[in-house]
Amino acid sequence: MQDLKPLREAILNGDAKAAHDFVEKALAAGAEPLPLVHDAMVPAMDEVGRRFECNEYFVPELLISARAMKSALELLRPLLIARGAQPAGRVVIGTVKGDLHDIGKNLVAAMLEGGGFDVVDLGVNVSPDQFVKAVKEKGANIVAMSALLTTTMPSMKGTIEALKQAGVREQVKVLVGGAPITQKYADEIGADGYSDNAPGAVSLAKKQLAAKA
Ligand code: B12
Repeated sequence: MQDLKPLREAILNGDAKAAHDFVEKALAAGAEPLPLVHDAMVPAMDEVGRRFECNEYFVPELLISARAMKSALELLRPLLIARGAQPAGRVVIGTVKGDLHDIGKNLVAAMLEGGGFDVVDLGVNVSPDQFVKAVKEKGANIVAMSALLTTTMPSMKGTIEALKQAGVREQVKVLVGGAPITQKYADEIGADGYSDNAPGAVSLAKKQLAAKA
C-alpha cells in the first residue's frame, strides 16, 4: 500500500500542484481512486475543518486547502463515476437572487465536494424557480443557499415556499448560510439547518441526510 501521507500533507498545506501531481503519479502507477479519496483526501479535509474550528486555520487556509482538494478531485472524479462510487448525497447550491457574493458559497461547494457530495453549483443570482428546476432535474436531496446581503435574505424564504409549491420540499433538506444569516433566521423561514462556516456545512449536510435515512 502506497504511503498517502504526502497527499494528505499537500491538502492540509493547500498545495494544489503537489496534490494533483501525487494523484496523477499514483493513478499512473495503478492506484485505485477510492482509497486515495477516503484514506487521504477526505480525512485531510476533516482535519482542515477541525483546525478551522480550533482557530488554527482561517478562511485563507480553507480556500487553499479546498482548491488543492478540487484539483486532485478533478483527476479522480471521472474514474470514481466510472466505478459507480455512490456520492454522499446530491447538493444543489447557489447564491440567492439579487446577490452576487460567491466567495463563501464557492468555499462551501468545494468543502461539500471534498466531503464526498455530488455538487451542482448554480452560481450567483439564483431565483427560487431556478432552485426548484435544478432540484427536479438533478434529483437533489439537499438545497444549499447562500446570502450576503440583508436585502436578499428573503429570497431564501421565497425559495422554500417555491419548493413547497412545486411539491418537492419533502424531497430535500434545506441548508442556509452567509454572513447575515443566523440560526434564528433559519428557524423562522423553516430551513433544516444553518452553519456559519464551510466545514460546518459539510457536517450539517451529513447529519441531515443521516436523520432522513
Ligand atoms: C467581497 C465582498 C464583495 C465583492 C463580492 C465578490 C465575490 N465574488 O463574492 C463585491 C465587491 C462584488 C461586493 C459587492 C457588493 N457588496 Co459586498 N462584501 C464583500 C465582503 C468584503 C466580503 C464577503 C466575503 O466574501 N466574505 C468571505 C466569505 C468566506 O465569507 P461568507 O461569504 O460569510 O461565507 C462563509 C459563511 O458565511 C458560510 N456560508 C456562506 N454561504 C453558506 C451557505 C450555506 C448553505 C452554509 C451552511 C454556510 C455558508 O461559510 C462560508 C465560509 O466559512 C463583505 C464584508 C464582510 N466582511 O462580509 C461585503 C458585504 C457583504 N457587501 C456589502 C454590500 C452592501 C455590497 C454591495 C451592495 C455594494 C454596492 N453598493 O455595490 C454590492 C452588492 C452586489 C450584489 N448584488 O451582490 C455589505 C452588505 C451589507 C448588508 N447588510 O447587506 C457587506 C457586509 C459590506 C459592508 N460592511 O457594508 N461585495
